[in-house]
Amino acid sequence: ARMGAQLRQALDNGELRMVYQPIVTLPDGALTGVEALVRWRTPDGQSISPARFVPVAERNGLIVGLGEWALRTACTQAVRWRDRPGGSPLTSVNVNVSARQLREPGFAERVRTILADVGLAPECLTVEVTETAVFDGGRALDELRALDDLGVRIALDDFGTGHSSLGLLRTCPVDVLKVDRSFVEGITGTTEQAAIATSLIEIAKGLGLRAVAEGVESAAQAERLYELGYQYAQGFHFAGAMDVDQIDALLERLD
Ligand code: G
Ligand code: G
Ligand code: MN
Ligand code: NA
Repeated sequence: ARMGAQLRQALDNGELRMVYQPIVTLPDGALTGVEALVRWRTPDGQSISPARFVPVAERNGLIVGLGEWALRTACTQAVRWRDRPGGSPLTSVNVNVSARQLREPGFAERVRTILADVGLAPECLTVEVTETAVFDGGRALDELRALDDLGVRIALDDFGTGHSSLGLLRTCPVDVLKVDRSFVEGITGTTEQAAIATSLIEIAKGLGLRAVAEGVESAAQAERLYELGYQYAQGFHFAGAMDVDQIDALLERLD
């Protein structure tokens, strides 16, 4: 309960900020998109991970306001990058959306309003949802279909770790599979993870979806993923989450 109250204040007091992790193409590692990730630094200088506070915000409902702030912040930033004088290779900003947000009636409508307010094309926003969030119930699926109708892209996050993976691909509008890092970890060995990563890229290709390999931490993993047919990757080998100025600096080097 204490963290919930602190978080409410944090949102009001501007203690939250968004950082952006590059999503790159393989094999060149060129910047093509970013995933927006929320960060919380308390007034006493402590950093609290979203892995801890997002579940709290889901339980007390604050995730609805927090999520809307995150969407608006990331979409506003995407417009700034799009409008840079030097141009930008960023085709999409990805924003994580949790189960509770997705079940909130009118979610897709609020996303539409944000996009219209900031002037971002729906195709330039990708919402990342987990299989578990979608599997939760009909409401979530309705909102995803409405987002899909708008032209917003939909990514299944942590793919392969939730329930129901494969059936979901028939009922849920999906554009992108984000292959969970647990399958990337063992990719250079002759492990079960490698077999799964291989199967997942085949599924993505067969269904005409993009696949992004998450949690790529070494050159060897990146090479192997490329050999298997992965065209997109994300992970510490390329870059971790960065502040806006750091992404700006990357873009300036490309001008
Ligand atoms: O950035 P980090 O690895 O610490 O994120 C931990 C978890 O928090 C991840 O599962 C990520 O998807 C989630 N997360 C990060 N930012 C957001 C956000 O803006 N909204 C939601 N709902 N989840 C987020
Ligand atoms: O659940 P989701 O995929 O949204 O989580 C994103 C989080 O994964 C980011 O907050 C980031 O901190 C973390 N992450 C990103 N790249 C890597 C990586 O290469 N290795 C590990 N261990 N974590 C990563
Ligand atoms: Mn994600
Ligand atoms: Na993920």
